[in-house]
Amino acid sequence: MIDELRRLREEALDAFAKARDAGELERLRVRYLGRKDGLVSGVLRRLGSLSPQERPSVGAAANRAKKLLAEALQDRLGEVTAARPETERALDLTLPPRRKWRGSIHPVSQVIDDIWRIFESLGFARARGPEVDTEWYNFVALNTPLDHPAADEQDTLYLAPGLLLRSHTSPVQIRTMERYPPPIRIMAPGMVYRRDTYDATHTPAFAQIEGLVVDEGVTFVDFKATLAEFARRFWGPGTQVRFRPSFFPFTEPSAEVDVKRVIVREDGREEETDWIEIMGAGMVDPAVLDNVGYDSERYTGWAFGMGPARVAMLRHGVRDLRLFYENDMRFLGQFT
Ligand code: 2NL
Repeated sequence: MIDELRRLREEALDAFAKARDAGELERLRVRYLGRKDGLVSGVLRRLGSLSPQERPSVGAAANRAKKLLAEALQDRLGEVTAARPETERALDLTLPPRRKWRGSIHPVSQVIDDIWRIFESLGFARARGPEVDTEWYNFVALNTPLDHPAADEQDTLYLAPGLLLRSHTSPVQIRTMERYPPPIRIMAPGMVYRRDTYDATHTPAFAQIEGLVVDEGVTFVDFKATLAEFARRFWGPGTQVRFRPSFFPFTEPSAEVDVKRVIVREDGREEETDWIEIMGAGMVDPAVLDNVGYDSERYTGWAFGMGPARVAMLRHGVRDLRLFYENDMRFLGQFT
């Protein structure tokens, strides 16, 4: 067996010297030094057939051969790697550099910013409030009884009895009116939560932006004119605006607002879109004003709520709302 080991050692060293690349050396490593079927391991495995006197010296010789071959292999690997032509090395200095990673504003935040800037120029202030709120602020103060379908556990995410994740940004408006006397002109953007199935048009967490005006002498004309002005500044001067009767517990009368936009096609021709619903709105129900301690005989107001992700879908022709909320940089990186 000592002779066999000597032969294996010479044969392996010869093969290492002839190997020309890392792949060949790896195959040789498996052949001679492999744990399972390697030839040196094979010798070690047959130690049992030797007499107890022979065993230690042969075992030691086998381990010496193993160590020597491993070192020789490593040395040769260094040689073949260094000998490779420049372009084949692991470090390729001819590659172009990686492009610098640049962050950008999320497309939904871009819409919120654009909406905000228009209302800011009309004299609105920005308001915020907690995302965890009570049934009072989310429903009751907004003239929505707790047996109303919207307050159902099916639709609202409750954290504890009476405590929930806000299902709209309206509680921010209630809290602001409680703290400040009229006149009020505020925008409340933020995340809201509903127990919705996750699909192309629903996500359980989504952004909403709401506006509220309360003052003496505010009429339906202010309501319609301001929202029409907003729509024309946002989508362009040719935009038509339509108010359809609707219902919300916190406004009376209520409306859904649609826009018909003019789009300029690539060949320069102008084309009208279909009517698209962009927000819900209405005159603030006097009961809501009473609930925050405002004199509803003296003050009137109007309010609206819209979903900026829906607006971002229209703006960019995105068909699936979920794309905005999955943080895939291949998607989000396109909105710089
Ligand atoms: C929608 C509808 C709306 C409001 C939100 C509001 C707030 C107060 C009083 C009265 Cl404090 N109204 N907000 C009014 C009408 C509609 O949102 O479809 N949002 C996406």
